Amino acid sequence: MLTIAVSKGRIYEEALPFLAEAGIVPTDDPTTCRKLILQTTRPDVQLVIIRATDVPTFVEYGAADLGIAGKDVLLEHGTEALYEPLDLNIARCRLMTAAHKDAPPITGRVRVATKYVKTAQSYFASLGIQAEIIKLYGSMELAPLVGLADCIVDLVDTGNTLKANDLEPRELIMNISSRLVVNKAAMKMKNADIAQLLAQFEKTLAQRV
Ligand code: PRT
Ligand code: MG
Repeated sequence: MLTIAVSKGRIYEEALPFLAEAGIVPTDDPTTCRKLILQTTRPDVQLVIIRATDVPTFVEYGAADLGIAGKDVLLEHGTEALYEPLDLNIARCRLMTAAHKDAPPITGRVRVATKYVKTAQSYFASLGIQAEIIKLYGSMELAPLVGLADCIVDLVDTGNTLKANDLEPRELIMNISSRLVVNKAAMKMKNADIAQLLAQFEKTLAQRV
């Protein structure tokens, strides 16, 4: 049995075609059913539906053999304990700093609100900027508006969320896409099955270019 961890929402939607090309079609729809384990049209493959930020944890501990997670989540979690063999190039966006549209450029000390604490810490350190990082779990955009932080580090796609809150994107930290990650023990123990799946995903990717 192969267990694949995937989060509901945009990653799930964009992963479906990859899975379908590999003959893996979930027999339930996670948006309407409350099941956390989804059987598929392949009796040897099941999906576990979890929060995006939990995907690396499930795969690291072998609760799932494989997972699909955003590079943002993987960076923040740390990737030493996982194999990351494939960039699926889905759920793309940019990890950026953003600030109020009228705020001056950052100089000296800065207060940063984000859920990407480690990533933000090392980004500002790499620039030699002293940053005080304030961990939030959501609605980062609010922080500069109420004086909680000078800027935020968050994902940007269209930029509409920033704009709606009088913020603007500033510096690009990293382009983000979702990656296939594999448990290290599973890569050995289930190598034939995983290699086959990887090859199929690569084929689907190649057809897209
Ligand atoms: O939603 P939940 O709290 O359950 O978890 P999550 O937010 O981690 O999951 P989800 O499904 O929203 O995001 C999963 C992954 O999708 C992320 O880890 C990213 O790798 C990727 N992704 C791609 C995005 C976006 N694009 C994105 N635009 N994740 C979030 N956003 C959010 C962003 O945080 C901001 O609030 O969308 C807003 C910005 O969008 P624009 O279009 O207004 O710029
Ligand atoms: Mg979300």
